Amino acid sequence: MSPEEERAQDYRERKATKLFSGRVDFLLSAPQLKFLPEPTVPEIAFCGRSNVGKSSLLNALTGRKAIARASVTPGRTQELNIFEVGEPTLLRLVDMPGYGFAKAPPKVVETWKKLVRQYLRGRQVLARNLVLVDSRHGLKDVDREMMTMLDESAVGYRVVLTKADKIKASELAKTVEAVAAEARKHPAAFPELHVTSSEKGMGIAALRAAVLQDALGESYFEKS
Ligand SMILES: Nc1nc2c(ncn2[C@@H]2O[C@H](COP(=O)(O)OP(=O)(O)OP(=O)(O)O)[C@@H](O)[C@H]2O)c(=O)[nH]1
Ligand SMILES: [Mg+2]
Repeated sequence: MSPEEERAQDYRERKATKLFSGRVDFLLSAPQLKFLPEPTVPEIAFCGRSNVGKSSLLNALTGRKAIARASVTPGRTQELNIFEVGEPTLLRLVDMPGYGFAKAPPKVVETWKKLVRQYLRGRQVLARNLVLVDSRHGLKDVDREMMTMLDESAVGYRVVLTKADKIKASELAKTVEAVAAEARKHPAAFPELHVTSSEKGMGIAALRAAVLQDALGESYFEKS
């Protein structure tokens, strides 16, 4: 990055951090699409395997400790949890149920699959998906399945590596390379990965700015 680009990025991150440090409220949990709020503002959805760190990332992005419940028991989130950002509300964050939880009964799996698929395909205000992938594990078949499903919907997605603090830098570099290579084969995936740690704050400010750009567009950053 040139010094000028760095300044611009710094400005975007500060602007995003300012918005996210303002009003963020839990709105509701939707077990079915009919419980979703009116589609009045853009939404950003957090997808990923059970236990990958979706709720923790949502907490980190909003700078709260526990606005989204980080679960001790994997596979706990079975509904679409909706959070509102801004006063008045400018965007919503959607914490999705985790997939690939081995112990979940087939009936539960079917129910959330249907819910997630309907949401991804039918939600007009869905601006961007974040597909979270554990840095230690890289892509699993359930992630590939999810990415393929997302390729078929009209919405682009960012691949976000989580828990980067849990592995050595050399291992991390290998995962980044492998996941990026696969992401390039998915038409709806952004080529650039986000490497994050909700625990240590790594990559969080940049992701915050990216999410805001996705939801509100360039014009948001142009206003003073
Ligand atoms: N070290 C470390 N641990 C993390 C990080 N992010 C999440 N965790 C831990 O991983 C576990 C799962 O995190 P959650 O945020 O609950 O994961 P989730 O994807 O929301 O899980 P489900 O809602 O069950 O699908 C928790 O014990 C977190 O504390 C991280 O960046 N670093
Ligand atoms: Mg969760």
